[in-house]
Amino acid sequence: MIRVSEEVRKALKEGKAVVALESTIISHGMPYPKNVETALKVEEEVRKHGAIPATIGIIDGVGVVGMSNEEIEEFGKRKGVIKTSRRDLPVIYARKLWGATTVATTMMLAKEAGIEVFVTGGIGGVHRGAPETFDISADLQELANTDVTVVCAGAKAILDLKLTLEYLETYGVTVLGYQTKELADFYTAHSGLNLEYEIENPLDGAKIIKAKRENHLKGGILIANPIPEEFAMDKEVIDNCIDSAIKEMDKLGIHGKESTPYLLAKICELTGGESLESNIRLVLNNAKIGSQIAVEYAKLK
Ligand code: PSU
Ligand code: MN
Repeated sequence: MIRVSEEVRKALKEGKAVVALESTIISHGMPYPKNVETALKVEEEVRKHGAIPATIGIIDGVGVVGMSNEEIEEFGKRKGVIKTSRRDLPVIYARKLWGATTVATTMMLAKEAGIEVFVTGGIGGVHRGAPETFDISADLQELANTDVTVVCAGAKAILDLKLTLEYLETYGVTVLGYQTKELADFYTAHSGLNLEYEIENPLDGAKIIKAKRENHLKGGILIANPIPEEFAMDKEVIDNCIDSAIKEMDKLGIHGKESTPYLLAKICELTGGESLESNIRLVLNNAKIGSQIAVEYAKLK
């Protein structure tokens, strides 16, 4: 039921490094045309570091692993592409719709295609106020169950990061800080929360992935790679913007799957576009480190 591009299929067959990329960040995470520009730049960055990119999405009800540049462009422009998490999949498949894959569904399709490493911006997590609203991203359950390594800049700062870490611990998700023991919080490198493990370099990460797979320890690995200091936002500025954006969202009654896309757009507006620039930079940095990890893992296997 999935269509894997010729290039990705060949790379996987030859045991080369392949890096999965998601499409919700394109359709719901950034405005056009920056979304398409970024998606294509991220693919270039992956190639620059010796891996083959596989951007994943659902086109006319078919899961596509390794979208063409034209398909990426269409994902960025097209109206009505549906943000597709695990629960949405059967409907998108049956009705032959266009679906943008979240971290959760990108992991599912990457696993099906045989791709271990997946690069994104920031995962979904436990939302602030979740003890009341129950809003916990399906990304976390996917990390608990699906054998894919996700390289990100931590969880998005719009979340309750302390609860997100507790949830990941409960579900046995291995969390590794890339050259840091502090959890990155997307727009900055500093959440103030400690991680148990730090990896020093890509090989160090690849060895841990190998150990998890060889020992049949089901589930994902989360590698939190902080945004480089020069591209990070001022902590106080971004925290204030996030607080205002959440207040505005609550006032408008926005919730559920619209919550994250609304907040990212609102924060971009409140920061005069600065948060979008940071978001782009952190994804590119994740593409670099993620590709290096994928290359090391391909050598170990
Ligand atoms: N990273 C980004 N921008 C995004 C996302 C990640 O830099 O828009 C997306 C991912 O697809 C992730 C989703 O799965 O945000 C989380 O949505 P929710 O909180 O509704 O689960
Ligand atoms: Mn949610």
